[in-house]
Amino acid sequence: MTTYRLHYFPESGNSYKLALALMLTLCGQTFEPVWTDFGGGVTRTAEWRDTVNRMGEIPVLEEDGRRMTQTAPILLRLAERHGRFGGTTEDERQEILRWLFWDNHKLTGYMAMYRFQRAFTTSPDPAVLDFMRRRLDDFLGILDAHLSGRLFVAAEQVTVADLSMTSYLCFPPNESGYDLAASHPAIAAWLKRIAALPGWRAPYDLLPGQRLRCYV
Ligand SMILES: N[C@@H](CCC(=O)N[C@@H](CS)C(=O)NCC(=O)O)C(=O)O
Repeated sequence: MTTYRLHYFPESGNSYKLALALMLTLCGQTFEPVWTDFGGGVTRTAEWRDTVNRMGEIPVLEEDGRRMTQTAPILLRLAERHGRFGGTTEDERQEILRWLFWDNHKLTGYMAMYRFQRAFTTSPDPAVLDFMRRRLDDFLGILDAHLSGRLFVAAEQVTVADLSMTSYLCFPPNESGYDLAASHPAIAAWLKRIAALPGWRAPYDLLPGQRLRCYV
């Protein structure tokens, strides 16, 4: 049986992508959570970068001791290995890749920084927040339009693109400052469909441990 260890911190939506994919693909088989002191700057130390991840990022997933980083290729690997959420046709797999790239560059890329600055730092720069918010408004509008009239992002059924893209949108609205139920109905309905998957759990249920101080 494959063993998994996930280096994470609870507020990390990128970690949640992998925790959720592991829960759903392994049908409840657990992974070992390795809480990491991101707020204390551990991932910035030379020692952590030398021994855990040269890219200086969380999450890191160990699969039978092999360390892997970057959620998109890891999600694709889990889908392949466990035969779930990987799409069924070449066109679907192309769509999954298309949306995973978009997610990493646009949706997650901006939401992760915006939410972190907004909720977990003491004095965020209003001009920076305003810039990121305007970008996010555009991206969420694009996603809402895409999801109007379809159930999932990349295929007829759930794929790792959905798991990746819902991730940051599953955290409490006071952190992101977005009330998606009010502003983006198609996204809100899609989030409910994902939350209804057997085995689904909310981020802070899946990612335990000491939390960052939240200022909002
Ligand atoms: N593309 C990466 C993003 C990982 C990432 O940015 N993780 C955040 C925490 S959620 C981080 O470690 N950021 C540190 C930094 O940007 O310096 C992935 O998908 O794994």
